[in-house]
Amino acid sequence: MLHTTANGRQHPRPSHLGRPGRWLRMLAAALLALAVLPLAQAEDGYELWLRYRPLEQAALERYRPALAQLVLPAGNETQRATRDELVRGLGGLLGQAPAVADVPSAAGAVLVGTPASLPRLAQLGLDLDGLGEEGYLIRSLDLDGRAATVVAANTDLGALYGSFHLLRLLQARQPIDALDLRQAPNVKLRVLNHWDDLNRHVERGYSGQSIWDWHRLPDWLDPRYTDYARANASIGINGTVVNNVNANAQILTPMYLDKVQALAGVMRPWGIKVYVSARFSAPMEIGGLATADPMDPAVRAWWRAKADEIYARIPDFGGFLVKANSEGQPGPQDFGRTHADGANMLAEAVAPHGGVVMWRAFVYSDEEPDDRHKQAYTEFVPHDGEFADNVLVQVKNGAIDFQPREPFHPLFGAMPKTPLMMEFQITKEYLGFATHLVYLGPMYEEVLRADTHVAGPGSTVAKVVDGSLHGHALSGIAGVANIGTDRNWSGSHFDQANWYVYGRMAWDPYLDARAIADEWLRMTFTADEAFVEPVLDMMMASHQAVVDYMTPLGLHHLMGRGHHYGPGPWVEGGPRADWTSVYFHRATRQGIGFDRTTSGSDAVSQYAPPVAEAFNDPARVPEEFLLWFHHRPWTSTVASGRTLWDELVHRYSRGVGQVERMQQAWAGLRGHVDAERHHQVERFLAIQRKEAQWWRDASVAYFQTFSGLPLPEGEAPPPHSLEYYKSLEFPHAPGDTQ
Ligand code: GCV
Repeated sequence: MLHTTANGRQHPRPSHLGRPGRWLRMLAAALLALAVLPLAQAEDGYELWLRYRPLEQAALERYRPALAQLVLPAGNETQRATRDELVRGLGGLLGQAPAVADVPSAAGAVLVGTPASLPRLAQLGLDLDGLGEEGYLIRSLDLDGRAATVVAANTDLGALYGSFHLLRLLQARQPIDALDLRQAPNVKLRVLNHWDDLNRHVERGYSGQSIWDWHRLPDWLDPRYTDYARANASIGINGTVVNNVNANAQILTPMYLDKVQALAGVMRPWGIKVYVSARFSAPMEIGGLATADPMDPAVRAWWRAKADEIYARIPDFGGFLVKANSEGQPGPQDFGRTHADGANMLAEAVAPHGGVVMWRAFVYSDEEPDDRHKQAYTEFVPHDGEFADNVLVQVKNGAIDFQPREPFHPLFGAMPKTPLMMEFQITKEYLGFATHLVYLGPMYEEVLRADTHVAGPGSTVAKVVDGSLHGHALSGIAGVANIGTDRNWSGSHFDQANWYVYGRMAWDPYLDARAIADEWLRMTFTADEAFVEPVLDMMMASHQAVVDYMTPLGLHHLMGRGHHYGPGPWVEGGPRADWTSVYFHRATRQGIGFDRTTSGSDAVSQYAPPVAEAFNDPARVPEEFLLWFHHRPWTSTVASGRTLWDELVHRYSRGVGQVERMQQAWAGLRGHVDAERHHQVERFLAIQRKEAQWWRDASVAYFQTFSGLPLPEGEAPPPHSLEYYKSLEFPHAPGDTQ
């Protein structure tokens, strides 16, 4: 009963539209759907996972009777956003828009709202306790003898989140006849960090320019802002920091606050609070003060007045994100003060308005000779307990800097009196930019599930982050956005999955990366099992692949200088040792790896004893972190029975081989997915294949100069000399700092 178009999508046959009444309903639905559909219709990725294309006939037959009528209020912006999304979503998926009514009057009614917004819901005696301000329940029930579905919450925002969940069930073809779901987020602040400059350059951005069109704001509100808010709300993201942590103080001037205010107005109906990155020296740069010392009364007064000014414009402003005394940014240490002094000054300014300060722990100093891995812990742990109640310390997932794979940051669990926010990078600065297909779900999962052991076994990073381990009501996760002006938002179709999985895991850090990829694929591409299964396997293997061809066995920070594009294991010299590769890999004629054991830099001792003992022991350290923690002889034996040198080469080649398998799998899926997206993914995989080979060859050529050992049998020698790889330059690689 379905026909398949040239591009592989399935549509109901026209014969299904036989009866005149049905025709009219279909027409009305189409018109309604058109009124709320985004402009894009081409399969260029603009619609993300909210494509809402018609389901196949079997699903239509199941769902249509159950979703015939929408009963929901439309008295405020969030309620209208909810209604429009359901009309758009159900209209698109079911090929007919449901009737919208004030009271349920037909079988298949869907009641959406709160007891306050929808009186009929109040009569049902639903148990909404424990759902908080953002949770919801979805339940199938009998209403006056007719089957109905309720999406109920304590707030309009909860009802909006529940509506997106209902749509997701349909997109994933889940049964909806006996629903009994309750959901509330585990983490309070689920935030995107945009490293977007005011000139629209995006630091470490690989998907075009900043979506914030600062010059035309506040008068021109690009419709993209609304679609951005919709997409974020659909996965539970409830905050956005609009400017780079390497902040420009101008964002705090009235001219820019007008623009931020306009953005906040677009985000508000979708439950998204706006935050800004604050430059610590702003009182001097735009306030005319002689100092930014956090203990100076005039400085404190300046920040209080600035906060009052912001909240007068944006009553639900989220607060400030701050990068201080890190990589040249100003901070309290410039005035002899501590991170806690600086954070608390800002916290005092926003506290009367309910705002928070997210203070980053990504700090390391070129005046400090100690292992960079140790510096954040060393600087922050002594201040545990000193931070104000509305301060969160934001910690990158690992101690170096978003490397392809890092052990969890030792700060997690080490500051029990302070809410610690997780900072993940969604943009792939060190993972092949936007052209490499790397699904980050397994990486996020690995970190969140890592056991810190700080309060006995089971003290996972997820429990630190959601506040449950140390009893914090305030909790948060930040993701450095991969969003830009590219039509597909993220620079590639598969990078959308990284935005998606970030949001889903921010809502619930205990979710499963594979299950999230599965739902994303069905929503974004197709529910065709012949497509979903192989692509799921590709996605799940992709993180290990990039680790293998870039930084196997715990190697890290080996990329090109500055732009971070491509291999640069030979990088040395320059302004600081810990911006070079040789600092991190420490290769010699005898061996390779950074000795962070108790007899080396002793970074291991920053972890709880059971973790420290395992990391300290070359026989017990997880092999993926072997060279992260140990300097090992080239000829030592690893678990596979190979020598370290042979294993290293094997892993480089294994990574390239995995990309080849991804190419083959994808080539076989032509026809299961639209030609437009298939083509781009295919071409990008070819780029990835080429660059994976480049990483492998350049790295092998370089490290062989230390090991002096022959390549294992069957391994092809690099086609170029080491000098060739070293000579490559990329002066215009995207995303570099400005
Ligand atoms: C925003 C890395 C990146 C920088 C980034 C920094 C940070 O060093 O290369 O571009 O600056 O991390 O997280 O602050």
